[in-house]
Amino acid sequence: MGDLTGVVIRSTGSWATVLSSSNVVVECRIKGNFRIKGIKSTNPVAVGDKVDFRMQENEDSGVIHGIHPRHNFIIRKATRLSKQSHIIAANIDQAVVMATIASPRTSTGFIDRFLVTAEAYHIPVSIFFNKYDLYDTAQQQQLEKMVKLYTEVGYVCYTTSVVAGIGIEEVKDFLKGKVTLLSGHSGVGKSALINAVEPGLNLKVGAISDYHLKGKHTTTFAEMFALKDGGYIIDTPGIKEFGLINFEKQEVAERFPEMRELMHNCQFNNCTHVHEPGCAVKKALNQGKISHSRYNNYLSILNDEYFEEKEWD
Ligand SMILES: Nc1nc2c(ncn2[C@@H]2O[C@H](COP(=O)(O)OP(=O)(O)O)[C@@H](O)[C@H]2O)c(=O)[nH]1
Ligand SMILES: [Mg+2]
Ligand SMILES: [Zn+2]
Repeated sequence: MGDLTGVVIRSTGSWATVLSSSNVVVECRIKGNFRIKGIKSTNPVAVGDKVDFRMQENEDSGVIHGIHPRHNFIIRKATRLSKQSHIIAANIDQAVVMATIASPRTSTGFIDRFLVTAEAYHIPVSIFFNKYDLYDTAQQQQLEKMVKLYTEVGYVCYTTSVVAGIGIEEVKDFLKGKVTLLSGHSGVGKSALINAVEPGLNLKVGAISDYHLKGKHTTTFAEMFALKDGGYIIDTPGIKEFGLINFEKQEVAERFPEMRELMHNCQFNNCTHVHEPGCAVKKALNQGKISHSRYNNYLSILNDEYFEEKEWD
């Protein structure tokens, strides 16, 4: 039997689900050693990988024997203390952090961490504010503030309500023809939004199952769905953190576009923008040109424990 190609839509370790180029879903075993140089990963093949596979004789399953070069991939630590990493997804065109001012309220710390991660991987990233139907007047005002803040920094924001059908057409346009990674707290409405965009998928909606999984420390896996209008969306249930591996402290400010723009004006070229004299970033902060919430989240990322552990490999 000849060689086939396809894209991985689910991957659970030694098995992967592949959507073939002729649109057939095939469960495949992974054969061979597909290690990435310098990274110990728990999964050799990830969602979004383009792969070569063969059908097994007299079986309806296949064997993956080749992975096409990835144009990018996003990883995290397999577990908090582990030195192994887990590839969440590969070949991503754009990412979304889904937030809400309602429940479960999303902190700017969470949003900024995700933005920084996407910036580090050079993946364009946008923000969805969901559950608009639930916002009271104060929450609407808060939304306006957040949208203004993040738009000024350079991120496109969408306001959505799956329940009231707000913003769905805009989201469809945004997703068309692209591979999009959708992330956000459990219960924020990721599955509900995917269903609204692609009703045939019938994803399970309701945070209970996700919370359940969290409590049991079960690893959950990203899953990719093909969209009828072209493109794919990757749901990331239960994935709370997108770890930055091999990320240097000096890099953090570069991942804040508004700081990146100014830091060449700092007096010291190794300025960390914390306490150094002649710091252009702190000056802009004091002039109100950089937001306090963004700056505080910058400091909090700088203080992350993973900068203390140097021995990652
Ligand atoms: N009021 C309201 N509820 C929503 C909206 N979107 C999702 N939900 C509800 O939020 C809960 C969690 O949604 P789900 O899609 O499972 O979140 P996920 O964990 O991010 O996939 C469900 O009860 C949904 O019905 C929305 O726009 N407005
Ligand atoms: Mg979900
Ligand atoms: Zn500085």
